[in-house]
Amino acid sequence: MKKQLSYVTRSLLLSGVAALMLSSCMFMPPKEKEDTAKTETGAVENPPDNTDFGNNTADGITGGNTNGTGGQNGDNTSGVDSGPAPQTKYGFNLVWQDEFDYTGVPDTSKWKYQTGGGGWGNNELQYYTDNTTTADTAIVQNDVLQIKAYQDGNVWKSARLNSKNSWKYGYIEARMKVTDRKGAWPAFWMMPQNSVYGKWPDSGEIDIMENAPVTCGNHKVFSTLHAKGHYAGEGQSIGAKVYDEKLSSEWHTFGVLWTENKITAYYDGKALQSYDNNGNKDDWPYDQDFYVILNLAIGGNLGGTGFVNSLNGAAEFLIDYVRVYQ
Ligand SMILES: [Ca+2]
Repeated sequence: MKKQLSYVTRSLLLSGVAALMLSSCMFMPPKEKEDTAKTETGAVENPPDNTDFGNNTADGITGGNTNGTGGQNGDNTSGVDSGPAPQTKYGFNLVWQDEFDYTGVPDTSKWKYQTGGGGWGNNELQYYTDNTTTADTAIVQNDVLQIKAYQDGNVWKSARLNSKNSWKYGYIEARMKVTDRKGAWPAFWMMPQNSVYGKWPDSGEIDIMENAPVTCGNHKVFSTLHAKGHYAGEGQSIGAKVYDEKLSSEWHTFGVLWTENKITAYYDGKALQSYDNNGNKDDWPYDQDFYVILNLAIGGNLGGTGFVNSLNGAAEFLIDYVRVYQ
């Protein structure tokens, strides 16, 4: 089933700049559980556990309640001050950054937008708007980039920012408050600038942080690598163990340390899991330039269309900074 879905989805893609894929989460829950999740509304379920949700354990649709925490009413940008960026990390030098220490639209020398709707390959609901001249769904204020999704009539509007620069190897980090609400799916990830090994997933995808409580569990984030040899439901997890009830109320750093030999995910400065280069391009297309993406999807196969009403018309994803070291 997984492979069949993945193949169909792949076949539908016309571009290597595809959306996060159907099963970008490192596993897909069994179908019956998925259906259960879609029909639950507001039920308080089992207390969240703290187990790894890897392999096929599929505990991702239990636990917690459907209410988000923080950020939807008033200002959730407090406590943002993280001080100046260190000039080196893990032996790499700071080469690019956006500290979002200005006000208005995101820096147009650093960011561009992917706009439009159509589901992005995952039945997502949002329509991404352009924020080049008007801060609508991507707003910089209080030292923070705020990606604000909101319901406008029958349409959900949101933003997807791509960095204009791209990089090969280094340490890539962002500090964020993650949405962590059922119905939303924020992500910080990277895609190849040029798909030299072919269309998705052959040229790779590096997911540094994804959060989709409906599919992958409350208060969890995951980090996954995709390539021809491991993608969608069989994506290579490098960060499956992050569980934190304060994903949305406190600032956290997410990063990947990427060398020619290995990619390691980091959470709050701690190494999670690594994936080694085995010398096979099907498994390691990660030797090209990749650009950074920040987006907030609403509903869809991972975000959970059945839970969108619980968002009450708005969701936000806050980013204090993005830094690249090489
Ligand atoms: Ca900042």
